[in-house]
Amino acid sequence: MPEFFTDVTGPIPYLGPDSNEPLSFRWYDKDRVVAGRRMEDHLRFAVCYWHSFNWDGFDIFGAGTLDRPWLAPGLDPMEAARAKQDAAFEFFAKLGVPFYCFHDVDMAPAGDTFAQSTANLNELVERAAGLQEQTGVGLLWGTANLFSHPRFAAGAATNPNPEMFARAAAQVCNILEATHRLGGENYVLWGGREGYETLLNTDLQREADQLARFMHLVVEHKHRIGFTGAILIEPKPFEPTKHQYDYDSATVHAFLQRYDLASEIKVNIEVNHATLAGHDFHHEIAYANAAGIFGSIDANAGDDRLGWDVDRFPVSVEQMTLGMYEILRGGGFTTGGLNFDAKLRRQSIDRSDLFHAHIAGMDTMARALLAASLLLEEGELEANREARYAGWDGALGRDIMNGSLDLPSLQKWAADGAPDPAPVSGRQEALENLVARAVERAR
Ligand code: XLS
Ligand code: NI
Ligand code: NI
Repeated sequence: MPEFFTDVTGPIPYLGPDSNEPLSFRWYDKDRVVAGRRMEDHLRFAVCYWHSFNWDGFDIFGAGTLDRPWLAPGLDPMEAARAKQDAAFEFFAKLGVPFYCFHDVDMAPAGDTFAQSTANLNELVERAAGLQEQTGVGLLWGTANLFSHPRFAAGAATNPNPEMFARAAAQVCNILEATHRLGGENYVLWGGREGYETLLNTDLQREADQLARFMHLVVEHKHRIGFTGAILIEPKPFEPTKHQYDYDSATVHAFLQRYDLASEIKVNIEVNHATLAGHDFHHEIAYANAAGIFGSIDANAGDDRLGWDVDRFPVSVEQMTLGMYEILRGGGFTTGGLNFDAKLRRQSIDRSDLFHAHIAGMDTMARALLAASLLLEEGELEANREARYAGWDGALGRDIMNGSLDLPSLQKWAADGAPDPAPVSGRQEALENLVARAVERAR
């Protein structure tokens, strides 16, 4: 096959922090063991097919700018899809990532009929299986695009029309099976249009029930076909809809509990979706870990001055350190990983720009991993946290929590002359300094 990224030989080497070679890693050293695991196994990087290969740089104000010849109009769609696939796998291999992620329509063009779309998908999935074998790159997750086609304008599972639900379910059946065929480690559900534009025409109760029915169908089929990967929901508060049902991790968790799905579905947390929901990235991870539903990460970043989901590559070591810290505290990834759901700027039109973007993201995450593992290893944050709650291990704390004290007994406790409890410092600035020092020292 003809090479596409002719300026880059690859695989991108690790040359260390002092390297001035732009096409090298300065921090991501995949075989280096950190906290008992190879960096590659900790971080489990994935490249996403959609932003990197299925987007030509168009935005709401203007046409595509990027050099993606397979997206040109008038090509034979299957031939174009094969060229795209070859370029994608060439990129994965040259970059040196273990995984990729895709939507059905990123890889395979829609046909005139559902049957034709299925045949297209199956053919390209077979071809992807071959490329995976050749390159050693695996599938982190597959997903269905249930938001781009006009039929899904009013939602897929939550559509007022059951035929749209059926059509969406048929599509998910195909891509869930394809994900299984490709050895995918997870299957993701992002409800891009599962929400509403106005409550004036929306039946919230029905739509929640429909969404849950859809999830149950997915879970059932996963078990039927023997797919052992995790099913993940990706929370996002809004955009494209005004209000999305999978608002954030806590909302998803409540939904899963309400519909008896909490043991079957976890979350795929995206950095900038957390920001859009008004949370810190690490809040979403900490919440998901506490609730036992942490699955995977879409690594990207927003822009402080833009509300739109701009999907920048992550470049803030400090922000990512806090996220990696929560991931490590929770025991690290199992089936999940770090998927770069991130895109280039419209002016980054050189083919090699895609490498520079991913190198920045991977080095940022690798540094964050080093800083986070240093913090955990030194243990000061955890020691502080434990000391802060130490009272709960004493007699009073235990008796409150085991239910042996009711309100009147606590009233009596106070009335019997227990001294007014003295507040203690939360030490926030001191703790922030610990993080800053770990970021500085991590090597
Ligand atoms: C959009 C989402 C989407 C999912 C996959 O904001 O991040 O890209 O990750 O459908
Ligand atoms: Ni997103
Ligand atoms: Ni995403």
